[in-house]
Formats: sequence, structure tokens, C-alpha cells
Amino acid sequence: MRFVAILFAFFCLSACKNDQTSAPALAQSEWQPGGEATVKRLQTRSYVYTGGNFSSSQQLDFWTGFSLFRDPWVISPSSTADRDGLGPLFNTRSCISCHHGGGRARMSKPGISQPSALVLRLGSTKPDHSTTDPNYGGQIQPRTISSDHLKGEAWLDLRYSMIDGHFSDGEKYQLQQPDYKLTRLSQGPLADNIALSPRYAPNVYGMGLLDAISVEDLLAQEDLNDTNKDGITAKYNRVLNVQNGKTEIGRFGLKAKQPNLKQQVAAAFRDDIGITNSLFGNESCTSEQIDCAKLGKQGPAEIPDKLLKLVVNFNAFLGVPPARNLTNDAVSKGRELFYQSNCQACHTPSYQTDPAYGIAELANNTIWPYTDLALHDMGEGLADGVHEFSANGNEWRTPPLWGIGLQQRILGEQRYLHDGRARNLNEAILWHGGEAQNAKTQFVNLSRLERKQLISFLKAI
Ligand code: HEC
Ligand code: HEC
Ligand SMILES: [Ca+2]
Ligand SMILES: [Ca+2]
Ligand SMILES: [Ca+2]
Repeated sequence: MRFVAILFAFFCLSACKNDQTSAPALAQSEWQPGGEATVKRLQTRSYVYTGGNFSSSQQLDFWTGFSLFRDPWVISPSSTADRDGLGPLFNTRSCISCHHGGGRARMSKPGISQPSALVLRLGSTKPDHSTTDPNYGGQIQPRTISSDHLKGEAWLDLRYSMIDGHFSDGEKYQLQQPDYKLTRLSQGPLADNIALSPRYAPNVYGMGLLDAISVEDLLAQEDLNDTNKDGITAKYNRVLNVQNGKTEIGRFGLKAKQPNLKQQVAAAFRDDIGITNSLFGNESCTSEQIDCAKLGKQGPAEIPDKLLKLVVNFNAFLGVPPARNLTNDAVSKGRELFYQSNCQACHTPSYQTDPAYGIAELANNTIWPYTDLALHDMGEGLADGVHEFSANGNEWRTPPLWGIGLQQRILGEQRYLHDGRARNLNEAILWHGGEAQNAKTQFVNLSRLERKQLISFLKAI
């Protein structure tokens, strides 16, 4: 009897293996994940280089855009009219303080602090996504230009508790479960039905290429009723394009709230730095924040369209780092395991960008971003409870994985996931739940060697 059972288990194992997706042969294009817009040589301290194929006038725009991304904004009025208008309430003075070298920045330390790269969004716990907090609006801005009249909205009290677990082979691991509280709130507690949604600044290279994926290629992956029965339902966020008032597919932001790169950058200017623009013309002050309104913008947009466009193009042209070590033995085994574990069901390996995309250098490129840009229920463990358009409190957009192995090298620190709770790639995978539960279980069941191989693949792409 026992023998039969073992025999049966053996057959099932091999049958189940056949069910799994096996990796396609390594393509030459995988070495250049950003296609023509891949950075030529790997840099050590920063991602800030354009891809190979931009003209000299585009390069010039890129570097001018970079200075607007890097240099701090100052209080208005000032002698540098090109970069004043900071606040009244703000998170940090520059884009780069949250996107170090075009990537992520240092994560907040546990304890009480004014966070920088960890943005505390406020959102509705009800499907009515447009509700924001009457006092604080849609985001906590911890800093202010005037310590006399206007206080920063709140500080963060961040604590971690440890969760013990083990892989199937008995090896132990520990995950840190975050607990977020607001403290030193300037206008009392948050309203009912409003919850905190912590967001750790993501990488911003390759954004132009993600913008250049055609809507058709994205929607072809939508699978609301899980017709292929793999336990995964890809859903695209439907969001407001503030320029034309239309509902469009969301791509940018951790819940894919923004339909295009320009709107993402314009929202960052207003919400994170306090710089109004033609898309978001009012300061982030709520109607309860009268002193904020008094100190705010007088006159036209604080960043004119011409300069806004330079920053958008900086983000669009920011090249993707080249892949490394793909033919290394461990990496190619890890590549096989990535597909066998069904990671690619959400982390869609590759696309051909839209041949008709407006920026010719970004059009019609073979790219390897490893994302479907769709929303997935990732389980209670990662849920923030906050709705953003059609995204619910359990859902997050699949992040791209290109260049992910370079974080230690560029930032000198590794932190992953929407709130930076994961301290390495192992932990990032172990937090996967919900629709990704099966993939996570596959990972937990791998041998120690296989887990290392899978991680070495992630470090190579
Ligand atoms: C205070 C920190 C902070 C500042 C300052 C900041 N960002 Fe971000 N950035 C974030 C966070 C957090 C997100 C994710 C937002 C979300 O989930 O909606 C983000 C998202 C983005 C994205 C989309 C990435 C993606 O994968 O969808 C781009 C592009 C971007 N930021 C560019 C900028 C630019 C340009 C500036 C300056 C105008 C800027 N950011 C300023 C924290 C910051
Ligand atoms: C059901 C869809 C889905 C599947 C399957 C899936 N992922 Fe993810 N993955 C996501 C989403 C969504 C996130 C973002 C979650 C968050 O930030 O809370 C994510 C985040 C990650 C991150 C962290 C990225 C970052 O920049 O912080 C890594 C690494 C990762 N996944 C690797 C994997 C691997 C390896 C597998 C297979 C074992 C896998 N994923 C399977 C959807 C998926
Ligand atoms: Ca302002
Ligand atoms: Ca606010
Ligand atoms: Ca499915």
C-alpha cells in the first residue's frame, strides 16, 4: 500500500511538473532589459544615465530635467524664481531626496520621526475613493515653511514586531511586521473611515518604457474571472486623467492611481513638494487649513509647463540598467525556478513597446520589466485597507523587477515592498499572499540551494 502511495506521489510530482510553465530559452534581448533605452555601462552610485539612443538635444533636456529633480525647491519669493514655491506643507524639498539616484532612498528608522522616503497617504476605507480626510487631505505632509503659524501635519511612530517562520526544509526566517501610528497630529485624529497607507518611494528608471506599453497589451492580460483557473485575477485600475477628464487605465503609483507619467510627476510636485502646476493648480491645503492657504501660491502655477516637461522627460529617458550574469549556472537555474513557481503570471517578463508611442526612441523596443502593471489581491498581511479608484484595500500593482538586484550597490541598503518592510529579496517573496499564495508556497517548498538560485536570478535581471 505504502509503496503504491509513494509511486503515485512520484507520478503526480512528474505530472505536476509538466503542468508548470517552463522557462523559454534565454533571449539575447534579456541582456538589455530596457531595449535601446538600456544604460550602456553599469554605474555604482546612481541610476541617472540615459539609454543609448537619445539625440544630443534630448540628452540636454535630460540633464536639465535632472537638475530640477535634484536641486531643492525654496520658499517663495526668492531670487531663484525658477525653483521657488516650496510648501506651505511638504514632505521633502526635492524629488531626489525620496528617489536617491533615481531609485529608492533610505527607509525611515523605527521610532518617532518625520519621514521622507516613506510617504503616509490617507485614503478611504470605503469604495468611495474620492473621500479624503477633512483636516489633512490625501497625504500627511510632515514639514512646513513656517514654524510660527503652520505646523507640520504629523510625525510617524514606526514599530516592528517579529514573526517567526520556517521553510519546508526546516530553515528558519523572521519577518518584521510593521505598526504605523501618527503622532504629534496638528489637527487632532483622522476622520472615521480614513486609514493610513504608507508608501515607500519606488525606483523611477524605465518609466518612459512602461508608459510606452500599449493599452491593448495590458488589457489582454486582464483576467477578472480567472478564466485560466490559476488563482490569479489581473485587474487594471480605472482612474481619472485630470487633463481630459476621461477614465483611463492606471499605470503609475503603487496602486496604479495615475494614467500617465506626466500626471504622476505633476502630482508628485504638488503633493510631495508643494509645487503647483497646470495639472494640479491648488496647493495641498485643505479648507480647514486656513494658515496654509494664506501662505500658499499667489498667481500662476509654481512650475511652468516648459520645466514640468523637462522633469517628465528626465523620468522618461532615465535608462534601465543592463542585466548581469544571465548565463551563470545558478542564475539560469534560478530563471527556470522563477517560471516554475509561476512568478511570471504577474511579473510579466517582456513586451514590445507600442510602435506608435509619441517618443520614437522609446517606441517598438523589446523590454523586460517583469510586471503586468495590474492590481492583485496580495492578502491580509500586505493590505492597507485603502481604496484608490478601482483598487481595493488588499490590492497592489505588480512592481517591475528590472534592476532590483542593484539596490544594495546603489543605495547601500536593501528595502522592498510598498512600505519597505522587507529587508531582502527572500522576505519580499515571503510576504506574498492572496493571489500570490501559490507562488509563495512554491518558494517555501524549494530547497535551500534552489532558493538561492531563484534569488540570484532576481539579482541578475
Ligand atoms: C516624499 C517622497 C517623494 C518625493 C519628494 C517624490 N516622490 Fe516620487 N514617489 C514617491 C512614492 C511614495 C511613490 C509611490 C506613489 C503612489 O503609490 O501613489 C512615488 C512614485 C513616483 C513615480 C511612479 C513610479 C511607479 O513605479 O509607478 C514617479 C515617476 C515618481 N515618483 C517621480 C517623482 C518626481 C519626478 C518627483 C519630484 C517632482 C518625485 N517623484 C518626488 C515618493 C516621493
Ligand atoms: C499574484 C501576483 C504575483 C505573483 C504570482 C508574484 N508576485 Fe511578486 N509582487 C506582486 C505584487 C503585487 C507585489 C507588490 C506587493 C507590495 O508591495 O506590497 C510584488 C512584489 C515583489 C517583489 C518586491 C519588489 C519591490 O520592488 O519591492 C519581489 C522581489 C517579487 N514580487 C518577486 C516575486 C517572485 C520571485 C515571485 C514568484 C515566487 C512572485 N513575486 C510572484 C505580485 C505577484
Ligand atoms: Ca507652493
Ligand atoms: Ca495634507
Ligand atoms: Ca488567472
